[in-house]
Amino acid sequence: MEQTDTRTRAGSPVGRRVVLGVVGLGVAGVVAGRWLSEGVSDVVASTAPGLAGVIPAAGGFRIYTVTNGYPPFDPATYRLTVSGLVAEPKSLSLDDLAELPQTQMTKDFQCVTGWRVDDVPWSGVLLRDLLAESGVEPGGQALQLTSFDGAYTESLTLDQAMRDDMLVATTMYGAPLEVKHGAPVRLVAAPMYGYKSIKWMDGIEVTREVIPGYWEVRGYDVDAWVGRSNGRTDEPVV
Ligand SMILES: Nc1nc2c(c(=O)[nH]1)N[C@H]1C(S)=C(S)[C@@H](COP(=O)(O)O)O[C@H]1N2
Ligand SMILES: [Mo]
Repeated sequence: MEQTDTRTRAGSPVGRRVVLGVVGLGVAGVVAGRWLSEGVSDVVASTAPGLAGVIPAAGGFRIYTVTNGYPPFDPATYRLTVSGLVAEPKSLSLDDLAELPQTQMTKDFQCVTGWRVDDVPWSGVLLRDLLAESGVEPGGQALQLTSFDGAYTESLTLDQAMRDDMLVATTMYGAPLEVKHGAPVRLVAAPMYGYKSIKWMDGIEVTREVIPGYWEVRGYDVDAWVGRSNGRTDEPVV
């Protein structure tokens, strides 16, 4: 399971760490709901013809959506907003995103329900590079991420968001994200279980505290480190 990161241009790390106040939220993960089947109305194996040659033969992605189908978008009007406790709120077009420093990383993708895909190449903008564009204000300690599917949300602490393996991804296997995988923009929270990697992402709001996401209010652990349960070694920061 090769793990590589490549920065193609220097970013501008915010270089600011905060002490986090999320102790206690993790207990949510021990409730029975954690092992719900993820309630998927639409689960299909990802063997799209165009990707047949690049998706590893052993184990493919399962496609999840909590709504009925995949939300449509128009590349011309799509915007990713950065709001909340930031010095400069942003509304970024796909062209704006393409002009920011691009980062590539190859990471394993692991769903909490057990399936896993090794060595997935992604590219896009590091979450921390994106946040640096807006500047996180004092008091901002977490992110709430939203999807234009109108239903899914996710959360990260600011310390988690500042890691160098949290990517706002626009490509996968060297091609623009497919709609089923979250086009045009998804998060890849590489060291965490897949449910953190929100698809069809359209909003990043800097908040004072963690606001548990879609599956987290349904029982999943807010602190979703891969390795807590299966021996992976990605180091948590908190
Ligand atoms: N908007 C949205 N994002 C989502 C989900 C979802 O249902 N809706 N499912 C999550 C879960 S549980 C996993 S494992 C991954 C799966 O990514 P994939 O559908 O690209 O395989 O997406 C995550 N992001
Ligand atoms: Mo998942």
